[in-house]
Amino acid sequence: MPRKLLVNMRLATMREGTPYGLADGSAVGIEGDRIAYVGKEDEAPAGWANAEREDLGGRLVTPALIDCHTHLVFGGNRAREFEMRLEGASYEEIARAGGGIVSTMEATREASEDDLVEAALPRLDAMIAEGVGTVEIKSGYGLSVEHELKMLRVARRLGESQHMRVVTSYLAAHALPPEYKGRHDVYIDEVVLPGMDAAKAENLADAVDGFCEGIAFSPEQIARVFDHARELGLPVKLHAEQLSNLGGAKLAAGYGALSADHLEYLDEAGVKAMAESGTVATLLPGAFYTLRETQAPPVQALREAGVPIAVATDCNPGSSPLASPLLAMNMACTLFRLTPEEALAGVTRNAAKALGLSSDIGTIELGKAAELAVWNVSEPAELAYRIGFNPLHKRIMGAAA
Ligand code: DI6
Ligand code: FE
Repeated sequence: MPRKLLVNMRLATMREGTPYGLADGSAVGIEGDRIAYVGKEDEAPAGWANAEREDLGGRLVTPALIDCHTHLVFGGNRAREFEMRLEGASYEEIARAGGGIVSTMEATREASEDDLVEAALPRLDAMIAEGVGTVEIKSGYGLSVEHELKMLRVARRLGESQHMRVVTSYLAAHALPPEYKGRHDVYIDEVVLPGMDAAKAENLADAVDGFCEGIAFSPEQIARVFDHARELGLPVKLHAEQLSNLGGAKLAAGYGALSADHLEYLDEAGVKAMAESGTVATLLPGAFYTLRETQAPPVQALREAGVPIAVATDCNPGSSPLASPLLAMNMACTLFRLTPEEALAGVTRNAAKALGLSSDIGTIELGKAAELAVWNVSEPAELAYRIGFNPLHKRIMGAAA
């Protein structure tokens, strides 16, 4: 098994307890794809003496970043809709007029698997260039069994081609396709539930997601989707309280959801329910910014209740054409008043929690995956501080990298 001892670095382990987990020493031993030593260089067990050494020149090392909420796979783009919003149309008006998610659905249905891989790769590569080692990718622009499965296959292929962890979410309950106009429950019966069975059978879905909103699905409809996910043993998560408060986060918490996402309109009852179920609050400042939302999520209430907070890009062609987790961190600080440490925890430790992968990634600890980001900065707060500047030196993914 390849072994390597990384030396001479400033280590932000992101373990809970000390700020940024900064206290844990300055050497990391990697065996195969796992972390096998964390501590001082001169205290490493004798076995490491003859291992290959890599000097990181005193740079800051963090866990590789995790983008735990993206819609990275889609056809076309929505620059025209961006123009329409600047001319005065709202996101909801555009959606109700057949634009929005449905226009991306059309472009996504027309695209082949190869087309979708090719279109998504530059976005994924932009994330990798900022130190991302794990990305979550949702379906939700196919809106038929065939095209939802196609999107999930594309997501799996992206992970294989870029040698990284891709976690998939089945999001057929994202929008109603025009052929089911006014027939939400029929769409759920004929597409969402059978598609979920097929995705499960082909091992294409790691979780099930939905969009609970006036322009999408009601809490009762989402509950039907989640009941089915529970029968199949698939974890759930939800786009909740993004544009209005329908009690989606509370509903999701009742199903033990991994995360509830967006949350601008989250109320006290929702915060409490999330705290009780251990559901992560995934904040998506790119969508808040793009839609020029003015109500920020209740960050202080989430903090006080001890709800873990993750931060993600929500990379999608409509509400968040953002492929930069570093900019998402900056926005989370400036727009939502997260601290830089909370923002970094949001794309490492808590993002891992939001994906159910806490035992494997998100902090630098013995036994976890050796997936690290090495930065040309000395203070971890610098990662959230700059705008439009990428200080990544390199990613390290296992001893062979
Ligand atoms: N909320 C969002 O912000 C994205 N999906 C969702 O449920 C938007 C997706 C899009 O506009 O294409
Ligand atoms: Fe989203």
